[in-house]
Amino acid sequence: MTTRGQTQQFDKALFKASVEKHLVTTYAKTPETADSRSWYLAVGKALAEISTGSLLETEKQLAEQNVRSVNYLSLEFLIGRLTGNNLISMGLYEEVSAAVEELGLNLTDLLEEERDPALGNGGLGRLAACFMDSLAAQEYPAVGYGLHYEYGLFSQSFEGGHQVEAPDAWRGIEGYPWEVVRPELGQTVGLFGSVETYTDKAGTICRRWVPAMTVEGVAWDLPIVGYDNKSVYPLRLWECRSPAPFNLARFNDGDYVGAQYGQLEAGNVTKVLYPNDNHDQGKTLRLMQQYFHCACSIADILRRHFAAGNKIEDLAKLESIQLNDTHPTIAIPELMRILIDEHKLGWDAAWAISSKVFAYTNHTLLPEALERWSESLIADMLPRHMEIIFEINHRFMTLVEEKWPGNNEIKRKLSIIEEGQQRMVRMANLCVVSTYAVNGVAALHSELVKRDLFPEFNELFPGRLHNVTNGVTPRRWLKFCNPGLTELVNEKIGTEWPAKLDQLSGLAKFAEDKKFQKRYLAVKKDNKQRFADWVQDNMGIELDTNAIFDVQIKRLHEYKRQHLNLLHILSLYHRLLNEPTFDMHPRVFIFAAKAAPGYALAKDIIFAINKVADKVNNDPRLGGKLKVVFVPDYRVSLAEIIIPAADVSEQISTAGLEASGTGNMKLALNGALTIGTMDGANVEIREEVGDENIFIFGLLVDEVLKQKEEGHDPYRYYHADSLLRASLDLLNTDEFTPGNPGQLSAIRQNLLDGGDPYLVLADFADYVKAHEKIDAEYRDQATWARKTILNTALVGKFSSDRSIRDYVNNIWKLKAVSVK
Ligand code: Z2T
Repeated sequence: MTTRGQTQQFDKALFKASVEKHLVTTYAKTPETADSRSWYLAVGKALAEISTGSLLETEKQLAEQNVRSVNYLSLEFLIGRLTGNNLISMGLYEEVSAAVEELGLNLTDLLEEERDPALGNGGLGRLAACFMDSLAAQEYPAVGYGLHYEYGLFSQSFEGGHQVEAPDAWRGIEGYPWEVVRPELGQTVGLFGSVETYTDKAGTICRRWVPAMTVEGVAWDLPIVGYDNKSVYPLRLWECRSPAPFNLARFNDGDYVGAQYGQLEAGNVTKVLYPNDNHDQGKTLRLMQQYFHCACSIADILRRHFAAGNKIEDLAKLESIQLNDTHPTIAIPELMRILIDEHKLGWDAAWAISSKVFAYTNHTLLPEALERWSESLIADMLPRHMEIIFEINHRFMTLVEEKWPGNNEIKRKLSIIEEGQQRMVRMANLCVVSTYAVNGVAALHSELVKRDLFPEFNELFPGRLHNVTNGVTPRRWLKFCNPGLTELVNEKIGTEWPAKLDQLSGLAKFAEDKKFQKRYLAVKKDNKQRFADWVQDNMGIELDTNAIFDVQIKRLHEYKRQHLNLLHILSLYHRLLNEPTFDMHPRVFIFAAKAAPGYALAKDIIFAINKVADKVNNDPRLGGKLKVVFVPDYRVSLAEIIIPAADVSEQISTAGLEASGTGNMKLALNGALTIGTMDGANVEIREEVGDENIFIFGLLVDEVLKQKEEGHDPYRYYHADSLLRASLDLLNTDEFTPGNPGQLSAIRQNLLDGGDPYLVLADFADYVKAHEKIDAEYRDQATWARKTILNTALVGKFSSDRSIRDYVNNIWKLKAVSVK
């Protein structure tokens, strides 16, 4: 255990006293009457007390040193439970475990009492959380800015196999022990109204926004504890409160948000997280959330800047603002508005600052996820911002005219304003024009951003487009979630790897070592047992840990192709029953996924998998060879149990559509072998682990594009491949829905008559072949052991520490500051 960081200051008796004090005074329980939950809350509060002190001290030292910092603006931070993770970062895990034992408690049980703060949808939100962890671990000054949703991502259950959504009150009745409210940091945010012209004292004609109403922003800080150091950075979440109710009938969309949570309370802008991943719903309340988030965050950044004694002219020297996708884009016209209307800078002076402050990360190429807001909506809610956007576009169009004189087609294509029935503002275009750096999230994705999404922008602004390959924090995704493997790794290569993940390569020399192989496989087996116990307790399904645990855990989306996985399962079912010579090693197919509440086909796929699971899990003809488990309510804390137990990692998106993926990295790190397409970061995982240690299949990006261009004909595959035909046709029977044929046929319909937009049928045969290879190689346990060890050993590149260093060196230009 580490002796640096905060460990040496730990006083066990004092800590126990603090826990008991909080139990009584904060949660009104005596040690005799307290249940496990109250004890967890008291322990959380006692720890938060320590980290809040460090947070203030970090804030103070950074302000005194007046150093450059990054502000990470994101509508989502999917942080997961904090207690266990912060204990590891503080270096207090063992100490606190011992302390609570003396109170008659078990730390592992206490940690299970914490609800996941689910303030994000999936990859994008989880990435923001890993990045905050890595910024703090490496002491690159940073503030995370997000929203304090009252309800996080809905919790999921199944009724008759169908997804049912329920609100996620993550703070419970008592509040979340790790958060601290900062009333002194409150902000007032304007909305609606009009713009007026006036003449100032110097005789200059000026424009200013006169909002029709205001709402209040309340700051809540969560501590991001630096691993093995004394830095604690704030994740600052804004809660919207309204001084008086106002009529929001005009904002009631009558959809999920309205239906689930009732009439949105007046002014309650931060009531609920929008549950879409990779899809833009274009709702008015969502734009209001985005502006509220940006207005509070920009005002807070400027407050810090001035409090440290700086001039507005030095903003770009001291602050960088990273936009996590286009969701916080409205921060750009907001800063311009403040610089021009409030600080009285001319356009050029304001632009010189603003365009050197903002940088933008693109997370997807999917057209349905690229945000566009109608001009009239923006003009109504934020009239001054709309003027500024028009001015940015006007000047940009002049630039385009200079570069491509008289070319109206290029102007139409690049314009921030899309012409049409109703004019729309293209937020990605606004970002590329107004930032000093744009990046994709994996090498392949960044190439496609350059080649397909923004080719002309790349010509106009050479050097602006970058790649920063995503990463994951090894603290949560190995050290915390996989203590068995951690111990084994510590024994072989020492204990520095959680901060220097490249050191894992030191394990490679043990890949052929029989003794090490045995121990590595034993750890995997233990982790499979831990998960199997969870499934037994929570779902009543018995799993055999000798089976291959084959895992697909991610949001439910057609482009991620859970239905390709399902078709493969159906093919195995068909062969087990119809091919007398067919044999397979026992397999458990594990799914976990939430579908956006309005995404009908995604919900159909969940239903189908659940129905197939019901049947195969109880069909004696299959001899226990095939099990399917759809684990409900996928969330960070569930990923922490599933990932260490995985043998196979399904990363099977249509090539070109998964920008990066990050689950792929977590699974490989924990020794799962990837079956995947040449998409996103899979390409780089293959580069690192070598072609022998990954199962690649399917069409390449350019083959996908070509096939789409030439017209993909799903029936050609259907007629040519009898196994595919048999598998698809099972969906038209009542095999899995006894007495109700047709209940699963929407999926088959979509693939055959819907044109198979994600080329599931085109990749099916190659996918089946790759799975046969997995089956054969798993049976040879020495081969498998070598490959799984090499996966852990060779994925050090995918630490989010490395991603953050890439941002720091190529985009943010920060210096680390060690807090004393
Ligand atoms: C999201 O999770 C991702 C992209 C989005 O584009 C939106 C959301 Cl909510 C607007 C994911 C990508 O799908 C995934 O490939 C990537 O690994 C992740 O962001 C983090 O970059």
